[in-house]
Amino acid sequence: MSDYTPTPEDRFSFGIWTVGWQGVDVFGPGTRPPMPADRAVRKLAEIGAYGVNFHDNDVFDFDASPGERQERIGAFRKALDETGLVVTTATTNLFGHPVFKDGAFTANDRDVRRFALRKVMDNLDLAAELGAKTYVCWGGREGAESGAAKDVRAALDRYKEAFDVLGAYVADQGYDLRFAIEPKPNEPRGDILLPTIGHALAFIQTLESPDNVGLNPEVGHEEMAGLNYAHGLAQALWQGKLFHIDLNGQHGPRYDQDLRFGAGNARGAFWVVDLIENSDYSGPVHFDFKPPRTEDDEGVWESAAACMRNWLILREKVRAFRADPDVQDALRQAKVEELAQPTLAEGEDWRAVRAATADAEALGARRTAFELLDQLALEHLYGVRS
Ligand SMILES: [Mn+2]
Repeated sequence: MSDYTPTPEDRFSFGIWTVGWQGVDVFGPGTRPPMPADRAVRKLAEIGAYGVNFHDNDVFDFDASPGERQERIGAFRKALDETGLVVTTATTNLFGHPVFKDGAFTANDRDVRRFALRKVMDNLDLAAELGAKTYVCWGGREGAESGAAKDVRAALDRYKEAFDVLGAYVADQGYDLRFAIEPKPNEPRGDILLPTIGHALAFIQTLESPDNVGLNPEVGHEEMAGLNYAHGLAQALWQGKLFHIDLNGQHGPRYDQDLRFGAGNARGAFWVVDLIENSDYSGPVHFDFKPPRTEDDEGVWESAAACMRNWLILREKVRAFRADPDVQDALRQAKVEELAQPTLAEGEDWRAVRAATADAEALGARRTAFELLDQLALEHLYGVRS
């Protein structure tokens, strides 16, 4: 058995806010003390992470003075330099402060929207300075609880305007940064705009510079809506839009659980690792989870280390699955490769298809072998084949 030790080649990264979450929820205060960003960096390096992602206010408080801001950024940067951890990604907190209670880019109040754009531009400067290549945009407060309070079409106009303005800012500053939209169906708003991968993909096509905007899909956010995360990732890859991934665990449609990766829907996690390992995705293998409120500091690091360990365990299993001669035979029986063959032959058009005949009864009776194939996958996952 492998020892599942993370290496820099695995490109594992964590949000500073993940291990730093104090456990505050709607029913009670935090159960853990605050964690300065520089401590998070040092501990993540110790357990084998490669990189980090941060919100501006993970590093310094919303109301920090310029001096405090510089001091906190200095400590963060010192920890990065001393550990060699890379800032792969950055993002803006546009949800915590009461100013964002009705959203940021799509707040009805125009002054709030202008404030939000300034806050993002400030942190884009810091992101570029620290070497981030991806800038995540999660619009958790962009939405509504009621019908008449939000003109959704006007809100989408303003959402598009925000990405166009920020895209122009990044281009004018010469920053090597791409935006990644993170869809979520609900929570904290009753209904959030751009609720799924599909909504976000369609929205991106309306932007001035669609090439510079992609997706950061999260396991829990798609599964909260009952959707298949691996299928969503596959479509994002197919459209050249998988810029980043947020990995965690979720037990079906309920509140956003943010369990460690591999917990929750374990079968779904198997197919996610299989897809990413067999794709040209080149971003970080990023974890956006929350150590449960029950855990002390030791439990936080056990939970974080388990995200990476579960990825490596599942990677070993998907590799064994793909290498198994019985699986290869089942894949042939299931005609999986035949789907890559165009439906029309070279030089054919609709006329050839229209003129052809088929015995539908015979076609309907053909074997698929899909159950055989899926059972082999489950047996690899359950550990009875290797
Ligand atoms: Mn989440």
